[in-house]
Amino acid sequence: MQAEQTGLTLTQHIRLEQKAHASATGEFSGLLNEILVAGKVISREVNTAGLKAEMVLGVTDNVNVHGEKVQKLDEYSNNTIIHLLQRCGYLAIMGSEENDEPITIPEKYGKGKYVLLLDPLDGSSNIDVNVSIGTIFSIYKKISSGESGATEDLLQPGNRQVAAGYILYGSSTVFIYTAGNGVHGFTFDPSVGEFLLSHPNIKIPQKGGIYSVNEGNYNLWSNGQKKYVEYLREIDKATGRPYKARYVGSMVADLHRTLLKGGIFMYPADKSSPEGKLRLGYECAPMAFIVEQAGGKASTGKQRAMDVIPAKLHQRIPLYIGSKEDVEMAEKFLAEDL
Ligand code: AHM
Ligand code: MG
Repeated sequence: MQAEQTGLTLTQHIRLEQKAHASATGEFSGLLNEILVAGKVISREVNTAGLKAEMVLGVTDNVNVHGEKVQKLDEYSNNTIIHLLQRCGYLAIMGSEENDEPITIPEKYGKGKYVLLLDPLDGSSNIDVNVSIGTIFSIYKKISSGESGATEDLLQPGNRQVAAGYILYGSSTVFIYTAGNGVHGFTFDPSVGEFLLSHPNIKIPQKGGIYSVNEGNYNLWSNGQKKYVEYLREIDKATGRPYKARYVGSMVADLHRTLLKGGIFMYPADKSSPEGKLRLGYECAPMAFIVEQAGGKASTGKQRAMDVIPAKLHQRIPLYIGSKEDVEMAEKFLAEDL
């Protein structure tokens, strides 16, 4: 890190990035700052969850659009982020993993030109056991003609994203974002209440040595998928095999490791989930934007993940993401499907 970047706060970084754009009005910086505040609030709740277990741990009586039981902390994070961002004045419409329908902005708060998609708390199965979880966000510009935004605004392909990022609530809380000019990471310093630049201009290795997949699904996979994982487990010093296996089960945590160390994270289609598990709009597309901006690759196995045009808000896709060479090798095995 250059000396002048020491102690650079996320707010300052966003402002400096935007200063480079002659047309910037400050709205985009404002929006990112509101997300940052939501992240601080959720981070506090996650970090103290065990102390208020009755209130914030465990499941609610609700089931979400995906048929999953909603965790109390999921619900809390969703409400926090929605209420905060509805009031910010920069958004026309929002979409969340936890809401079946698009989320409108009440008239009294005023509307803006941006559109937000989010997964308020990803990695639900890890909430109660103190394992890393995260918030994922994706920002687009409104394309519909009305002031209030419409579903079409939430169904834009990932290649139209203006910004994307995630907040990882891990052994420390980190905020990673891209606004199309590289990927930058900040670590929360609780003693000053600020995110400070810790990972400037992140670059993912072109080839890694780690694979990340839920191997419990092995018998549900296609032949190509099975063969690819078997290939990664073979011993061949020259190509760095066998790869190490790492799977947290929280996409944000698995992706953060992949971004910093390289390798591949995958959630393939399988016999019980023919479209894959992960959702395009608020899980796959933002992660794809981040990884591509870091020099990596994100694919459905057949095409660039960011080029998929969503047909519905909660659409799922198979995902292969990480180091360029590793994702290309996965695509090769999937195409052959022998
Ligand atoms: P969630 O949004 O309900 O938390 O589900 C998404 C999570 C990802 O974080 C993770 O990569 C994946 O589901 C794990 O799924 P599985 O338990 O099937 O391996
Ligand atoms: Mg999720």
